[in-house]
Amino acid sequence: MKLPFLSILLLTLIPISMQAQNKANYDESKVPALVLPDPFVSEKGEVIRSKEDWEKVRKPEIFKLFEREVYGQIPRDFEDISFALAQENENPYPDLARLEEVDITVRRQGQSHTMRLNLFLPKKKSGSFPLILLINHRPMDPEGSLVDEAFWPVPELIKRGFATASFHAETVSPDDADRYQEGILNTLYPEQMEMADGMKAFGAWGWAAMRGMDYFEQHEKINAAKSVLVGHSRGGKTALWTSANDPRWAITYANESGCGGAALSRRKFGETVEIINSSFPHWFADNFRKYNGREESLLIDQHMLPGLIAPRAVYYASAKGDQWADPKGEFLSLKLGSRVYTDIYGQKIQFPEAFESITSPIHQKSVGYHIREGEHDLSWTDWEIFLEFVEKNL
Ligand code: GTR
Repeated sequence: MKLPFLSILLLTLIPISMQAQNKANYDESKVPALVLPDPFVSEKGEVIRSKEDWEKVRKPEIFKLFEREVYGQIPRDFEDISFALAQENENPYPDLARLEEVDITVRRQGQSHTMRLNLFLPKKKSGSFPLILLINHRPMDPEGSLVDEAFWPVPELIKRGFATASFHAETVSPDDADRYQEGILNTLYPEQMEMADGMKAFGAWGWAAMRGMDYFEQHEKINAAKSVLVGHSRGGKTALWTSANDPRWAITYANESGCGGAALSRRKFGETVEIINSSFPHWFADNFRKYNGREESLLIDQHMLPGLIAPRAVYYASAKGDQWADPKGEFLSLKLGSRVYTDIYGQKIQFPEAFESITSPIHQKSVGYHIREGEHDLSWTDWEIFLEFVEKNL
């Protein structure tokens, strides 16, 4: 068939992401039969049952695989970190909260980088507060507003007695394939750009969350042992990898994090490894591209990620209208991943047999999940259901 000129023109104008979405599979009957790597068999073929063998042998093996083949390193070395209060008064909630806008400066090998952290502290209560940090991957508001309440409900969190903070991902690594190096990669860790397992934007955002934690730990008004890390979508993928690297987070919440986050790669439902690596070449380590169209050759899958966070609490959420992120794959990977909590750490966790039978949030000890109506977003409904879990688990 010959396409008329106008159709050809229109086709070339359809954004790449839409073309990718059209190429994706949404038919459950076309999902390959799942043969997943076993979290409880070591590389030497030993069966792992005890906490000791898990923590000394298998967990480090799985961590290394995710680090080398998927996300890349989060470098830990630097010479010096300092915190400077840049602003204290521009506060949209003067009756409720105090705002600290903090410049965090890190020095390494004669170079330095400064990132900005925005922290709201409850005004009406005394004592030290549990903390919720949101990885904010959305661009900074050109008008200068710090808070988009639909995404980051600061007044509600403050009223419930939390301190809450956020940083803009772009202050450490812009979310742009051509410019992601214009942050800590150029300033502090240039050698990472030469490595096939070097960090890219996700590693840089995770590094920034860890520097935020460095600030919370020395803050007299914050109870850092009760810290919650939250990310939506690309921020959710980052939150999971950050918490796998940094045990200081008591609860980790990945909202609708989909491919390369919660969802099982081998299901190839919605976004796939190949699609994500082509659309966002600046997110994962270069090595991850080896698995474009070859998910089966990965020695891990995403159900092995919660085990890197266990026994600390982990929470996933999906939306029914967000098929791109594969809600069923998100649920299954958490259900399978929760076996580290039960089989290794002895928690009592019960997930429903079938994804299709879920009618209400699954809030278990240390592991939680919900799925709601509606589209891809971090909404107040998500926050409200998640906060019930937090209040039970913190
Ligand atoms: C999409 C991307 C997803 C997800 C999402 C988001 O375009 O394909 O992996 O991360 O963006 O961050 O909202």
